[in-house]
Amino acid sequence: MSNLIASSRMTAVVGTGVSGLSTARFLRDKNVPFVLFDTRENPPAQALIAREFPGVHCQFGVWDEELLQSADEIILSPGLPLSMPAIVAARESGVSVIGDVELFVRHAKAPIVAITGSNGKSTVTTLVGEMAKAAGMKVAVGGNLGTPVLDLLAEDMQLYVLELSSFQLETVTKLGAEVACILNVSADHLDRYAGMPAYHAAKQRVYYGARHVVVNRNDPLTRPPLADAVGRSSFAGDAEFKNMGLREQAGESWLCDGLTPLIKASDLKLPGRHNIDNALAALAIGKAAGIPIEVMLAVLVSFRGLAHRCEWVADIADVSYYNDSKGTNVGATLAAINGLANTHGKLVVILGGEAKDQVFTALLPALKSQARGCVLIGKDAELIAALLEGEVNYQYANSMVDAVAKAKLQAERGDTVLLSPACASFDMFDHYQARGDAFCQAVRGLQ
Ligand code: UMA
Ligand code: ADP
Repeated sequence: MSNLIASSRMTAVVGTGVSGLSTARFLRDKNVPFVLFDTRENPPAQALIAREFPGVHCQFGVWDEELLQSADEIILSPGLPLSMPAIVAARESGVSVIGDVELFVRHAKAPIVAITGSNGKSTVTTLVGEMAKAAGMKVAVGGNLGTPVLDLLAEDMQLYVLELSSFQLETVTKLGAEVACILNVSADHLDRYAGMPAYHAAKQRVYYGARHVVVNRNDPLTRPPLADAVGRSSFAGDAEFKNMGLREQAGESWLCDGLTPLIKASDLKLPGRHNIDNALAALAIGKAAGIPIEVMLAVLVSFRGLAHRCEWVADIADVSYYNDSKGTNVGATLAAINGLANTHGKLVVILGGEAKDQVFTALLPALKSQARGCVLIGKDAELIAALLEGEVNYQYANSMVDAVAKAKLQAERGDTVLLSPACASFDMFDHYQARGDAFCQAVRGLQ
């Protein structure tokens, strides 16, 4: 039996990525003894851990499961599923397994705005955070967006705005958000979930204990299975008499709060129809969080969107280049194609990467009507080629430079080259940002 089991109680921090290290720092500062676990023999942060946590016991590679089961509690990183046999065994032996978000909730004193969904989370979370800041609130913004939640904790904080992934929500039981929203649900991460019901169930956990929920009227999967005692409002790109929506008035589309026009869609700097939905969602969430409408509108007219999300890169020889590297699933890429299609000529779309067990069929009608051609990259390029065969022109490319060069040759004057891969990037790049940066660099190389 391990000495640690005999000598003291401890918390097990499982995973040593951004969330695991943030949890370790939090526990260290609270003088809670902990052990670090990682499935990898040499996790990327190994050297940093040796420097920052000297003397902390680490289990990298093969784990002593008896030690894991002796923990008071396990804090599991979002990149690791609850279905891992060692975690299942620990839970069966009575150990509580939570994530950093649940730990955060125990210590956060300010209200939480929690935002999830398959697509648009980062954009809407950032917008709501900017709106709260403009309203003079002391607000912390993070979660799946990048900054781990425990790093946001501060005594004088007035509001937390969190982007939460399905992975993070799996280990949440008592979120108790002031305002919680599922923006939309479409297929993603099916390499981790048994199917859509399991993925949907993880997303629904964002509503646990919420005081107000915001739903997407056009997406039934965003509705909570809750009693009506909870406040509820909605958004969608259609007209509705008392919620955020879109109305035609004198030939212009207006974002409206019920019957009240707020701002013309053409005044938004964000490109694409999907971003009108995101703006309406941010307005509905912000209103429920008590942010004044005029403050939110001032933010909306200046917000240009985040990098790697339908981001304009350059116009070269009358062809526009857009980086949508964050388009990592079919739903996102569909939104990008439809969003950019109406304002420009034909599209040349760069697609492919790691498919995450997705089915690409839903892309075909949009590609057939909007795309001049496609360039396919990455590990699962052939899955997309099988879909396009005989329907849409395509070429394979073996690097991003090659992909951009081929897209340039396919494009005609007035066209748009769009990188929106509908896949994860990990087969060729460290992350979606690196893929987007490689695209931008290759495009600049054309100049
Ligand atoms: N890993 C192992 N063994 C381990 C621990 C991790 O192989 O023992 C692997 C995981 O399988 C994964 C990678 O390491 O491939 C990172 O996993 P992690 O749980 O350590 O992740 P963190 O570095 O803590 O980052 C996480 C989120 N990542 C994931 O959920 C995979 C980050 O979201 C988030 O910004 C960060 O916490 C702070 O909250 C990234 C992400 O890709 C952007 N999220 C997915 C998405 O948006 O689709 C859900
Ligand atoms: P997330 O954080 O959920 O990945 P982002 O705001 O980072 O969402 O946007 C990622 C991509 O998803 C964008 O680049 C775009 O292709 C697509 N997208 C953004 N908003 C929406 C939406 N409301 N509906 C469908 N797709 C969207």
